[in-house]
Amino acid sequence: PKEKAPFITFVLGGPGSGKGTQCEKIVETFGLQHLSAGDLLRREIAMNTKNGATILNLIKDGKIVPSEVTVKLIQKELESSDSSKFLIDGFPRTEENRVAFERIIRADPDVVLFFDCPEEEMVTRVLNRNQGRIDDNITTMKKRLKIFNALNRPVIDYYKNKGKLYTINAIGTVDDIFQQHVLPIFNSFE
Ligand code: UP5
Ligand code: MG
Repeated sequence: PKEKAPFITFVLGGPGSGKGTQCEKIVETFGLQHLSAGDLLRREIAMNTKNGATILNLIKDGKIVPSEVTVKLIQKELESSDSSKFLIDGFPRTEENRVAFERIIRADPDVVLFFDCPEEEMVTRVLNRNQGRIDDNITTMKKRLKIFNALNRPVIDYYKNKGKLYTINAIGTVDDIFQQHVLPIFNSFE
């Protein structure tokens, strides 16, 4: 067990809002460890683990993988890491995810970032990505947006009410968003 509670940032925002891109920039500047829940799930698919096929079918449909599965993957990363500061990207997606994390990890995020981006822009970005992601097509993207609005918005509201939410205008160039909005937030924690 770790001696001190880690500093945890949840990074939320719709599909294609720029979570992963901005996380990479935060890592470069501040050295936090980046854990993308989606990447951990895609790694399970790639490694053909026992949950791999189930995860693939859910992601293909934009649906949420059971909390147990995702939280265990995150837990393994947290416990095997030497870092004390984490960016958990794309999680929690639902209130149920949030409660499962609190129950299993016994931790709360210190900070929650929300990349606020118009839907048309998110659709354009995702359809232009071209990295072979099975969920980057218009049919799945529409489902991802629907699920984001129905299930992730309540999580965002929850952290807003707790005073932990930083809403970031996610329109503009990658560098401008980082310099103008993200950098000042992390500078204030240093
Ligand atoms: N891009 C980035 N910033 C830009 C900018 N400012 N201007 C112009 N272009 C910009 O960016 C998306 C694309 O836009 C990239 O090509 C980038 O270059 C460009 P990215 O940084 O990748 O955005 P991100 O918000 O990370 O988008 P992503 O598609 O990863 O978001 P999702 O939340 O949809 O994907 P995630 O991998 O988190 O989840 C995928 C699926 O896994 C979910 O739909 C769900 O089925 C499952 N899942 C769970 O079930 N549970 C979980 O806890 C997590 C995932
Ligand atoms: Mg991402």
